[in-house]
Amino acid sequence: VWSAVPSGPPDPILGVTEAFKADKDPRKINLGVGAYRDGNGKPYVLSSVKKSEERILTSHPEKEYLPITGLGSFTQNAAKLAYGEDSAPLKAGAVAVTQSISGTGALRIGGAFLARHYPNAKSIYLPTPSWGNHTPIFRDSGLEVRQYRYFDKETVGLDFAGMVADLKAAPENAIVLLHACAHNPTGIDPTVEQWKELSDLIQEKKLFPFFDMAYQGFASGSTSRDAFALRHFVSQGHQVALAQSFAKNMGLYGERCGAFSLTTADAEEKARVDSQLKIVIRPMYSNPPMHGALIANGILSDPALYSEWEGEVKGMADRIISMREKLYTTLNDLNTPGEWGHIKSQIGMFSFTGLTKPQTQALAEKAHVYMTADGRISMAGLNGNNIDYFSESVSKAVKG
Ligand code: PLP
Ligand code: TYF
Repeated sequence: VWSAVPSGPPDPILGVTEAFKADKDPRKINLGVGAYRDGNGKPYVLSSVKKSEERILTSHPEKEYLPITGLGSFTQNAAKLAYGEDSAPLKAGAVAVTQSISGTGALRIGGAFLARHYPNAKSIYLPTPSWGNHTPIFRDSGLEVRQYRYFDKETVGLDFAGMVADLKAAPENAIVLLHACAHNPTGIDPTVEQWKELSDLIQEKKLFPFFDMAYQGFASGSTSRDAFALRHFVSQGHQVALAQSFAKNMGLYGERCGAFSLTTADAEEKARVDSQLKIVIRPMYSNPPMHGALIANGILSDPALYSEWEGEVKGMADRIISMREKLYTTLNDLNTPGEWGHIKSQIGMFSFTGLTKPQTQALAEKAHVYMTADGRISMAGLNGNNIDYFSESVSKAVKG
């Protein structure tokens, strides 16, 4: 039956982990997938998460189905975390929100909902480059995927003029995907002033902003500072779509905990949108998993656990920043050709090193150092034990 099915390519990010696993060299380093590692290179379960989980095990032993849109207290708290306590649409009961299968599922629900109900254009504009899964998610949702310029190779910074020009040229009513903070893969975000300009432009052009917030807290170490762009847009009267993930900021990767929301005109409109979100979700997976949402909600609803969690997010962000500084210094100490300032100025989980595809291949083959072919490294994979070896390997690869 399947003789005509062609082999497909592996996921460019998760494929790196496969190559890493197959390597037997003890010096090997995996900087492919964006998953936090502690100072010893080990996966990290947050203490606030452990405590919340312990409470669940004693207080919530049953395994009933959740409603289609998930655990209501969790989705309300997730929306509060993103939009802020004082958000006007939240206070007005005008935010339609549903639990999702982490950030990926939130993007997919959003794509499907917009393809079905957004009355205008059916195209979505993504930054170049963007997270590799964005294109297939939105294409499979039934939207036409287009691009706007984002990364400037020359300056290793934001191509703000190119971004503005492409958004100006986009047809009225097109959807624009924006990384809310800690852009993946470049680690480069617009400044506050640039976000304000983007908000005005997107309003003027009647574009529809769709925020992907997979790293709230990871960019600056503060969840509210990282929500600036989203909150600014909402304060300026935009109606927005938002995909949230708790994979990174709570370390809940495999629990698949996230939320999708839309701000609407009022409570009556919200109720209609809610009813259609349910109709989108029900044939996909009926209702979401419970455990991760209970853990996240336990943290978001308890002031003591919440502040412990905030400290832990900041701790992860700070460790990454210290690795950026060390990498920058060591590359310079080794007289590595090139300007490496971007390692320090980029933010969030990743650094877009500027290493070329042949250099990344050489690093894998000769040094057992793995990263994605675009030269992106997950900074969290670096630690005090491997950063010298990594810096020396990069320096050698660049010197050729
Ligand atoms: N969006 C971006 C930009 C990401 O980097 C990721 C990956 O972590 C996601 C969304 C979704 O990830 P998850 O489905 O694990 O929450
Ligand atoms: O960019 C990353 O590394 C994360 C994790 O198919 C990820 O977003 C990567 C690939 C993928 C799912 C998650």
